[in-house]
Amino acid sequence: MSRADLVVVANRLPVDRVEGPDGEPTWRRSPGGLVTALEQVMQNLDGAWVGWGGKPDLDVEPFEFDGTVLVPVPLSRDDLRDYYEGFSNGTIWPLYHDVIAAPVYKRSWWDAYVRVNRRFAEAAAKHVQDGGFVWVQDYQLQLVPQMLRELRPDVTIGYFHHIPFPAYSLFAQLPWRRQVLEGLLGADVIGFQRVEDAGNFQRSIRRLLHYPTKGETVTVPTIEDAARTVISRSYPISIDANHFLELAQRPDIIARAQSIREQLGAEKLMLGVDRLDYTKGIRHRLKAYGEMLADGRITGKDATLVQIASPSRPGVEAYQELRDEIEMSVARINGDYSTVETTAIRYLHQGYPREEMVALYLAADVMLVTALRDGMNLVAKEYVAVRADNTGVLVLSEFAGAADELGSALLVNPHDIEGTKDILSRSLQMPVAEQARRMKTMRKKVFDNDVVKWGQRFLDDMETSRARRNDA
Ligand code: GDG
Repeated sequence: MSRADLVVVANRLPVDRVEGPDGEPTWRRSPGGLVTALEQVMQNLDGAWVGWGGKPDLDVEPFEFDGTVLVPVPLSRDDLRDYYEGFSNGTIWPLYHDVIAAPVYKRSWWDAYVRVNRRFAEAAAKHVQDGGFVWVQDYQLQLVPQMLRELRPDVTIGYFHHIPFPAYSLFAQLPWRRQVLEGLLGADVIGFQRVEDAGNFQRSIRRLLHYPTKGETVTVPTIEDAARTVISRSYPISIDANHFLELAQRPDIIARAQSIREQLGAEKLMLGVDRLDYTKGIRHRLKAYGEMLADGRITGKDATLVQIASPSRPGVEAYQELRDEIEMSVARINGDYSTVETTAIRYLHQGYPREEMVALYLAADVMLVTALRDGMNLVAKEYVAVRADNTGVLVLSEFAGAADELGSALLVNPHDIEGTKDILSRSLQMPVAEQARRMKTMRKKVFDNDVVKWGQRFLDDMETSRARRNDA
């Protein structure tokens, strides 16, 4: 198999292994934020993708899928427990999301993280062309850039961080903080969602490693030659806005949206779509909504809340507890405020096809994105993309990266329950002209900076970095 010009390295391959009609295992493209974001970029290049195949102990040879070479990295059950559920989702995820849940620091998890990151780095090193590009994705693989640089000093390495990078005072808790920074600094281009994330990263570099930073660059001293310049800046990720718009114009999806509306038994539909994750602020949202019903500010006839909470990380204890808490509050609120004819909250702990998500976005008068902390939040952008008639209200947390671009949403501090209730009331009463004014501004942002632009900006910076190295 020939080596690739661009190798993407991500925790997961962009496919799921499923059984075909003849019982033989085959691969199917999987939905999800990152896959959606990269599929466009990859289609135009001679690319390979290194990632886990989604099943423990799955050890299969690289294969071609839709023009991309897919390189499965095997992970055992122990690797998944310690590297994925442990260090990635029990240590880094809560720490980087402002310790909404308490991070757990376990040395055996760190050891597994190092071991598994090395496996990913070795796979990437094997499949990249001489002088090619490797683009590493996200917090599960922060050590890969440095490990890869040691194996393949000829390649240009990019790293994109999909989640927040925390303030120094929080990052400093991490017992392996220096190793993580050195790991990331193996890259030539380090991308973050927000300007603030890039700033937090650079502050940690100055405080812990004492490397100089200037503007969007970090100067990394090396033993063998002149210091290396690393670019670290923000590249706010986006969606394939035209694809969402096309779905929103399909007659069957429009009909489905209408049928959802007709069956509601309420005048307005408020919608939440989140992975069941403590960062998404689902509990706070339910609290505000339940209090509005209790205060009589709304009744089940005025509005109903549809909350999709797609199953996520069921092996991590904090997620099991969160699920119990959310399901208890939904049951309480429904018990107190639903009637035979109306349902206060329709709670769906299921994943849905993208078509159904778009029908829901079309049916929703108000979209609730009230994350306590979120790198970007693509759901907010998807809602905006499908609202071609400029109706609908986006309620958006100040703590989601998307708020930097979508300042015309109704911004909310989800910790402030009274403030959230006021914003929810306002969202239900917003005049159509105001909806249109806000929606137009947001739609322009989302269509101007779509995922193809995002990928192109990042790859352009990798090109520039390679050219600079070749000149040096
Ligand atoms: C991370 C960062 C950052 C959700 N449920 C279903 C479904 N989804 C889709 C949504 C959206 C994606 O999954 C979720 O993306 P988000 O951005 O909202 O959140 P995370 O999963 O936490 O993603 C985040 C992102 O990476 C990209 O950098 O924005 O901040 O945390 O596209 O529509 N899709 C389908 N069925 C579902 O049930 N088909």
